[in-house]
Amino acid sequence: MPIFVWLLLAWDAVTGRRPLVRGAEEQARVDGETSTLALYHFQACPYCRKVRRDVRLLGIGVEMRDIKREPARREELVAGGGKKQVPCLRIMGADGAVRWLYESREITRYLTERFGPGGS
Ligand SMILES: N[C@@H](CCC(=O)N[C@@H](CS)C(=O)NCC(=O)O)C(=O)O
Repeated sequence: MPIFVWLLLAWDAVTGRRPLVRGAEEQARVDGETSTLALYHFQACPYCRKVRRDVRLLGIGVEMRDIKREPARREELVAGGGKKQVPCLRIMGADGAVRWLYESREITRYLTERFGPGGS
């Protein structure tokens, strides 16, 4: 990974706002819900970086699937979502139906509406 990416990641870690904090019961409920999500990304992608930061600030655990480190993940993404663009959020509904959400803004909007302060 290029040095500037390391610097940007370190900058985020040092200057970032504090993640949302929940009570243990609420966090356990949220963790159960986020276990059905996976983010396809790669480290140096600036759009992915922003979504990863938002995930951290929302205090949620989302499985990270790096398409550069794991080529099988890239294949999954293309087969399921239809294109190899990242970031992409894989969302599995309660009925098992899978939705592939592209576009960093849409992903952040979705996660914030669901898990942000006052979210559903
Ligand atoms: N508008 C998109 C841009 C995402 C984007 O350009 N991602 C790049 C990596 S930084 C990518 O996946 N390019 C490969 C492709 O589009 O096939 C967003 O905000 O998510």
